[in-house]
Amino acid sequence: MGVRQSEKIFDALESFRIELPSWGFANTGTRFGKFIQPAAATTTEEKFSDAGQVHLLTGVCPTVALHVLWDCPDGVRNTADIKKFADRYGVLPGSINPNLFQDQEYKFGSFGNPDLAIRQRALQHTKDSIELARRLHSRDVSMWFADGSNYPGTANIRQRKQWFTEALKESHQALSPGQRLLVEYKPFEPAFYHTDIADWGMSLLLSRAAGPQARVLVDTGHHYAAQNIEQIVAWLLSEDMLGGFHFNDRRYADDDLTIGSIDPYQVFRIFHEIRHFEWETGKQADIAYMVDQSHNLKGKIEAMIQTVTVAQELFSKAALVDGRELATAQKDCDLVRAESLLQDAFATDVRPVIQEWRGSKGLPKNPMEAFRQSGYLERITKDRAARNSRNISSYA
Ligand code: AFD
Ligand code: MN
Ligand code: MN
Repeated sequence: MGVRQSEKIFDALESFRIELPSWGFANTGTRFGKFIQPAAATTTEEKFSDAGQVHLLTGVCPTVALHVLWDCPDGVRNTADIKKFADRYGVLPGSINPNLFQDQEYKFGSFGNPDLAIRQRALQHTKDSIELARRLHSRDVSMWFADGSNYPGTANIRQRKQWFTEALKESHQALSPGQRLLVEYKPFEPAFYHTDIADWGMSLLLSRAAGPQARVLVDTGHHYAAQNIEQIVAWLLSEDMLGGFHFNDRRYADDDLTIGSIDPYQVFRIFHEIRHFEWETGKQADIAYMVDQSHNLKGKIEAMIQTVTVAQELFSKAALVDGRELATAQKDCDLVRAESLLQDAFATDVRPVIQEWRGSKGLPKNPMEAFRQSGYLERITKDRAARNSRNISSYA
């Protein structure tokens, strides 16, 4: 690989930071049940410890996203604990995720619930989450809603759109300067007839209506099989409305598989759209690269390290596409040359240069091997197995 290409990869890796999900370290499952892992994190502190290990070994995961109900059940009263865990394990709280889908009151929705009292409860939880984010100096509050309906005729879709518009506007008013409201969309699940925020257009309209600090959150698993996700990303970049990603991979639905495990070329094409935007505009896209995966069967920490290293590889490959050559080939309608620029970059083995970059940072060249040799997994398995066997999970 030429010096210029290595420089492009070094340059890309310097700025590429990936936020880990706290929930990716705890026992999770499917609606058909959970397979308990003896080493799974059972407390918020253990999630910080595990995320801290991934950051220690990869050097590119300085923040961990928190889920308010699961990680901060006492809301702002957990602020001091969270700050203590952040200091202890060397990883900061990242985006704050309110939970508007688990409590019984949300059976018929949260912001879209026909009962005003429940809509107000959901709004208050959101405002409390925004305050928690402010105290933790977290920039982003990530809003995902399970709201929708399962049968035709059971919901007034237009009325619910109005309720969402009002509640997101009021949530936005609670933001401090510099904070952002990221509005996530998902076509279906758990609602199976209509989901109130089902696609990027609905999220865009609601984000625009909410206010200037709202952006769209693209979860890569939240699209129909044939959808061109990188086209959505290009449009949102063009509108300055792309807040960030929840990265995972999918074969059929929102499968929350590890990134790149099914379709690495799609992730590469998403990164390419971002890199080409940055090349054309001369500015770095202000995007939160976040993971949202549920490692139901894989070992939690290994799967997270795998996720991070694969994301770095795909991001590095995308950095190899020469913007000027591509622009010329596009202008000339030189189709095979244009396409080959992407295919050649994608086919390039960037791992040796990435290992060189890690070495230059004093990081393990192979974080997965370093983790396996660290003894950390054996230690936490010994410490947590009993609690996990009783499937005990508590806050701290
Ligand atoms: C589920 C939802 C959505 C949300 C995540 C964390 O589908 O992706 O962002 O939980 O709350 O995966
Ligand atoms: Mn998500
Ligand atoms: Mn999801």
